[in-house]
Amino acid sequence: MTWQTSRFSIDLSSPRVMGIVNVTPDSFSDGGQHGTAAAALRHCEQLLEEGAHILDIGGESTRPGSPAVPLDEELERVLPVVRGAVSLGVPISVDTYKPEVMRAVLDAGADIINDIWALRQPGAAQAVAAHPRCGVCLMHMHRDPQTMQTAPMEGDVVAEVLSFLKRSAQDAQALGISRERIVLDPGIGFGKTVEQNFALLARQPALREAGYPLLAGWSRKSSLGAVTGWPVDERMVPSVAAAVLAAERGAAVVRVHDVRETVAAMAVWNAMRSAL
Ligand code: YH5
Repeated sequence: MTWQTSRFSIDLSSPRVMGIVNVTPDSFSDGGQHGTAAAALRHCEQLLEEGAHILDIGGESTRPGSPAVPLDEELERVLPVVRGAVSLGVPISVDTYKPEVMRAVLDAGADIINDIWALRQPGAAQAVAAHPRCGVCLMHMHRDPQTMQTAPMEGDVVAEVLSFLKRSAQDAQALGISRERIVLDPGIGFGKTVEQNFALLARQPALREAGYPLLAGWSRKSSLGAVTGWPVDERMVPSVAAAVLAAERGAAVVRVHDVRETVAAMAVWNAMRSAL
């Protein structure tokens, strides 16, 4: 199993670790656009030293209730970092739902578009389809970032997420995005209750039935806070535990903040699997 992206065909025969690079002034508080980009690039290099297989660069904090970032500001944040990161030798993913950002980063050489809106924003699907082979991650989100926690999902969450993801992949393919370019993501935390998030983990094998590789993003999320009682800056061990469980239940890619520890955990998982 592989993931076709702009420059790389990513081997998914064992779980890949995608390192999160947030390019927001608050995450690199030394001030100024220049300082922010340089600090983000240093973070990219550090995550590579720690063993990241993919870097995911994002300019908008998509925590529940965070304000949307204007297009020009997102471009100013993300584009310099992408331009620097594309020479680091690993696939570069960009966490964005804006078609203008997608086009700009693809022109700059980005390999993957990671879209929490699953290409549902006007023009986004066309922006990805216009590229001959970039990868795309299509994520399920209930409602939108401002309102997703106000009215959680009802009914069979796994069935609903599965049917949404299948339809998203079909829609993408209808526009010319071939299936080997597509990875699907249940969207942990995006408009789901704690129980629903864990149902998506427990029944993750049902999501694989769609026939696409899965990406799982549990790192530091509030469901891990809910079951441990631990604050966000202390959730490394719970996050690694969730990443291992996601890998064991078939996730091909795990999106994480704590790369070094997750890579070590995946080495243990790999050793077990090799002994089967
Ligand atoms: C994801 O799951 N998530 S941004 C709240 C947190 C910690 C982390 C309360 N982009 C995903 O990481 N892209 C984000 O603490 C994503 N899958 C994909 N594909 C939210 C996030 C976070 C939110």
